[in-house]
Amino acid sequence: MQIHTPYSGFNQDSPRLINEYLNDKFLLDYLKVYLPRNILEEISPDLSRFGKRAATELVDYASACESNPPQLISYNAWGERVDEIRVAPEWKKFRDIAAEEGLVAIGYERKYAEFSRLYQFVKLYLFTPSSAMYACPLAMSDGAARLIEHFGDNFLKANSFRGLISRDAKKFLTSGQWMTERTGGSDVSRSMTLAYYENGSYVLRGHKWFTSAILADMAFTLASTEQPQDGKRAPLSLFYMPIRNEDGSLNGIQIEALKDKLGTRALPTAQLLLTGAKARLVSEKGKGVKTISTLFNVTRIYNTMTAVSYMRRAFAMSEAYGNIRETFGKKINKHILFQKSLTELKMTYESNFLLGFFLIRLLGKEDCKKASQNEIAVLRLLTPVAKLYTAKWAISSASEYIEMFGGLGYLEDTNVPWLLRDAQVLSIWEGTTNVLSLDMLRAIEKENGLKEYHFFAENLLESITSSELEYPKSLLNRKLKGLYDFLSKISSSEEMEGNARDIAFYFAELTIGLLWLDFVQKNPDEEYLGAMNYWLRFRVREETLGSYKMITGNVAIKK
Ligand code: MFK
Repeated sequence: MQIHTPYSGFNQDSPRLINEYLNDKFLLDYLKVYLPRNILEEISPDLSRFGKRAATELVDYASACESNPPQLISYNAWGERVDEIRVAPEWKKFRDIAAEEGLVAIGYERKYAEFSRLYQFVKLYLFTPSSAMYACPLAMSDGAARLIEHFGDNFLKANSFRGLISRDAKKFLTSGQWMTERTGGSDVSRSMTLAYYENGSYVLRGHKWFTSAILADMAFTLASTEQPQDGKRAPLSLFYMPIRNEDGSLNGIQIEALKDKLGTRALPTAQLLLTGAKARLVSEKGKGVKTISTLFNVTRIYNTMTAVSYMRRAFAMSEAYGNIRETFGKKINKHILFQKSLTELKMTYESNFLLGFFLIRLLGKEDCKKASQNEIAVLRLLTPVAKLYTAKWAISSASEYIEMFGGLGYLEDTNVPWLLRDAQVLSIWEGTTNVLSLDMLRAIEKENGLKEYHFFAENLLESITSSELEYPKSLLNRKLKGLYDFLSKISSSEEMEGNARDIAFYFAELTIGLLWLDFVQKNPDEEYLGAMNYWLRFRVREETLGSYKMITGNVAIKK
């Protein structure tokens, strides 16, 4: 007898991406506005090819890495200590692909002068959400290359630098940035590692609590050259250290453990003991934190790019799903609330993109010594602001993305949950939201940030001459004034500190508003005008300023 099972005939198709360059209208339009046409024509074939690769082949590699996380083998069968980290073969493929695609190199070859960074970061942006966080070692390697360019001696320039920017997978080198110790992830000055000058060179002894990129070829790390006196630690210096000796053994490093993390599971994050690692002093003695900021200001921009790329992925996958999933008699993209959620994801990614890629354009100018003093100051101020702001939106977009997929989004083997787990780290590593808000204050105090930002904002507003944009322009003028009025009433450094986070968010929202104006003036598309108006109306809100008062008492409601 034949048994009829009435519900077994249906399987939901899975959504697929096709080409993350050609399908990203906003990205294409952005490049048309901000890249010279001849450059765009020259790089488009490479971006189209890579956009397809990122949507297909790389996603499969990322999936393989996620399901085969790194393992630490401390001892071999004979009891010998080996400290070996085994990773998925696809993780190694990412390294080769990164070299061959020039994901770091493009930024340093500077074939397209100040536009090289834009080209490089568009490739990184396509790569990152399909890379199982291989973007992390690349971020540190790029920051290391920049550090060497600025502070390296002839040895580092002739050796490590060339490897970091090589396109040859056999010569390509990567770097770690080891800053975190048990005493301080945020408060790095409490680091306890000591550098001993022995037989004409330094060796480091200490403990590093979180180190991404133990598989790298080198690391930049902090240590003090002086013993603590009366319980006080001496200021830190910056060191370069190779991770392995010429014979392949570890350079005075023991790998104690791999961290068991919420996300970034394919990325081996290790806890290390430095037992006498040979190192070279890179910074002036005691100027370690200042010097390594050249590196971490780059990794913070990578963090921003990563956050935006996740927002894009959340949108692109939700859109693809909306095209194939049916409920209540129609495709879900015909349901008005699905359309609204999708549009919000889209506007969120586009708006954050404007902020992130503005910084990337400034970085390109700074690299080529074409940035004005004002642009350098704005880049400094907005680097922590963009990092902290985009990270929060990446988390909420990744969460919304899971919801767009309903119950399937909650299943591990759909690969949807990665994005949320990985997004969560973006607001933590490279400085938490609060620590970066304080870094913004540092830029305000030390680099005249408020005056420089005001000059930038006024100039941008002055350049808006389109009559259609008269109202948004005047609205943003008022909101800019509102911020500066608010700032002028702050009377103590404690009050400034208490407001720092709100001010940082407001700076981000205001800047995105300004950047929308600039973009829409150059590309007056109805859709973008709508996105800009949405942003100005619902996101740039002065009433968010001043909430710090809640910790000192009641926050009055304004009439
Ligand atoms: C794919 C996405 C990207 C992936 C990359 C992920 C890699 C993950 C690996 C990591 O997470 S590595 C760990 C990252 N850790 C941090 O980012 C530390 C967060 N904490 C801070 O940023 C603290 O604010 C800081 C460590 C900087 C505090 O240190 P100090 O020594 O107490 O700060 P101080 O005394 O204010 O600054 C020392 C000097 O550095 C000053 O210069 P001067 O010596 O001239 O006075 C500061 O102005 C300068 N400085 C600090 N931050 C700066 C900076 N200069 C430029 N830019 C900055 N951001």
